[in-house]
Amino acid sequence: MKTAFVTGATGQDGAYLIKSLLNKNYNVIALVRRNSNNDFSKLKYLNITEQDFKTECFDLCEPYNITRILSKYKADEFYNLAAQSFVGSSFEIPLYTFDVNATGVIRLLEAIKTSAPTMKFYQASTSEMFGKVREVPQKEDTPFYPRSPYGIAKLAAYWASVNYRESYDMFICNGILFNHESPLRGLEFVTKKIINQLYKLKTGQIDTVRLGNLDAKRDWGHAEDYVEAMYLMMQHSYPDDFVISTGETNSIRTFVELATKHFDFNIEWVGEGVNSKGINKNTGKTIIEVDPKFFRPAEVELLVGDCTKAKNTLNWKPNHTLESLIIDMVNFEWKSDQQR
Ligand code: NAP
Ligand code: G4F
Repeated sequence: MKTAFVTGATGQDGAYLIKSLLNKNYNVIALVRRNSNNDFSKLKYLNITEQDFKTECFDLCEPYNITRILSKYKADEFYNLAAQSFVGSSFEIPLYTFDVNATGVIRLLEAIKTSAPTMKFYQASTSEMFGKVREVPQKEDTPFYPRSPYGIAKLAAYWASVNYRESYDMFICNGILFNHESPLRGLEFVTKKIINQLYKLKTGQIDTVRLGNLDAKRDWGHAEDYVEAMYLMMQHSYPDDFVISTGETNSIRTFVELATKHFDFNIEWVGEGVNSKGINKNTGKTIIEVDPKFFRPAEVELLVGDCTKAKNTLNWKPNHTLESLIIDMVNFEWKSDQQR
């Protein structure tokens, strides 16, 4: 039986990864920071209870807890999914974001180098590092150009991971994952926000959905597929870095159009830029408005990944389509409502 540490266990990817590892008969130790919610609701949604895994108190800002945990357990694999993961907030809290997402990773790597140098390490790197893209589509050797404090911090962690691998011969992988969503996505991210708010619109709880830049394009996959890629990277015969993506890109505007169909709204766009509005043709009412409050100081306009390397080397491919992802997310809203 293999043992794996998972940070970020209360988040979207942590929930799907823990479920997947438990299905593979792993002994899972979830490293969870203290907060006021004690919230394993995402795992609960996947029918995982706290009895299925062990938990340890852990924070990426704290230098000593990792040494304590490494001396208590001998593990085969360490998945570092924890982060201040919201790009928008990183402009408001850049130093904190750097401490958690970059320095926090070096804290981990330094402790692992000393106390568990043969344990495999997965770092949750991101397509956000490509930022103002230098090439379309983006692949492993595309130059990076981050556009946010989040992207800068993740890039520092990416290079730290490469550097520890090359300097100390450690098994360290960077998964360069493009956007991946699911019913368990945080409410602040645009796909979840759109679907949750369209649901509220449909059920008369709100009048309009207010969004930021409708023209940015993202390559959206399903988190359930992407955690399998993390696992496969860690089983590969040597440590390496992989782009994980679908190869399809769509604008936020297109995502809204696709999602509205599932709520029987018939959307028509009028106006440009900040004055752009989405009208429900069935009623003539404005249902989508642009609010500059959600614009970012610097935007990542276009992301689309080329995951040929992962397909050929790891035999990984996404199973979900954008449509099946949206259906999964929409069904969750109705189901959650029935349980309220
Ligand atoms: P998420 O749902 O926001 O989860 C983030 C997790 O990190 C939560 O469990 C959170 O704990 C934990 N965390 C935050 N700060 C921490 C700290 N200081 N110490 C310990 N734990 C802390 O994110 P996700 O979507 O699952 O993403 C997982 C990882 O992949 C992140 O590193 C993210 O940056 C990266 N990534 C995500 C995507 C994507 O599209 N989802 C794409 C590329 C890379 P609390 O519950 O206590 O807040
Ligand atoms: O959903 P988002 O907040 O995701 P973003 O910024 O792409 O970051 C996510 O994916 C990264 C991988 O590329 C991860 F590393 C990161 O941790 C996170 O999971 O925003 C997507 C796009 C942006 O261009 C944003 O400006 O949607 C645009 N947008 C338009 N209106 C909005 C909104 N984003 C949010 N969050 N809220 C809006 O109202």
